[in-house]
Amino acid sequence: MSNESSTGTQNTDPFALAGEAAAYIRARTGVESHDVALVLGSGWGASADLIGTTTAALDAADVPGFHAPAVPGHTGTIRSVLTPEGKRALVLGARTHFYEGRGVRSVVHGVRTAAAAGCKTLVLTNGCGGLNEAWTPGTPVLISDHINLTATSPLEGATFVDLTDLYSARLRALAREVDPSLAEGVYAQFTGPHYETPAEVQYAKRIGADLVGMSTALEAIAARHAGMEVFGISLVTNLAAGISPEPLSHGEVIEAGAAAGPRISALLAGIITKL
Ligand code: 8IG
Repeated sequence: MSNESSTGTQNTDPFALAGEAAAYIRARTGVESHDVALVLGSGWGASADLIGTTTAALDAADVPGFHAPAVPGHTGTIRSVLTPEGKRALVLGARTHFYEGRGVRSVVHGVRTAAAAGCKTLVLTNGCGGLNEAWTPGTPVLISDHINLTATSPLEGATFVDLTDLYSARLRALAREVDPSLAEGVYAQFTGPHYETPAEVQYAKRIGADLVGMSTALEAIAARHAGMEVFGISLVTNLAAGISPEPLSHGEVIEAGAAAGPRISALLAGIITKL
């Protein structure tokens, strides 16, 4: 049985669909090949504004295989940005989350499209819950590794991909050149859309997680399979359930993102400059 929902894409080869999307992007942006792709998660919406000049902006819903975003605070725009160094960045303003029920192929379609559009580097950003009390809301944390708790994979069939050093040590070192104070941690992807119970957060802690979220791991796997070098960075927008006595709210997430805006924008721009 396929785990894809009946969106009409389940019988299409996912790589062929990504190729179609990349062809559309090439045609509409006039950019033959992009170098780096960025996926903007919760709180990161405006953070790519400093990386260069936007030369084209597409509505994601018009690009083959993409869907309008489901989350308020996420924008469904795909932009082509020219950096001061002359690099072409493809900025995906929103992602499809696993909890939307469109299937894993839809979750990683943006990543596969970026690979088909020529991108050799992928920057994955997200908003997440933090397990370390020292990471107050608004703290950016480098992702050093992940734990995939979705019980699924974006890869199908006998596709055995090595995930050792999935999150490039080279790119993490570059990020620390920009900001030596950056901490790093292990990101656990839960399915969502509910946040964790305090017991689940303690479980995540015991198995080695520092960050809990609802994205990134499946995309990173698809990116490695596509041959891209992966960089992941989380914005801790809230302490995970039970770590703080306060209950979680989506409003808090939006607020922490807004407050951290200037710092993470400068950080992202600094990292892109060094790629
Ligand atoms: I923003 O605390 C954000 N996303 N799973 N847990 C999970 N996802 C999140 C959280 C969180 N905060």
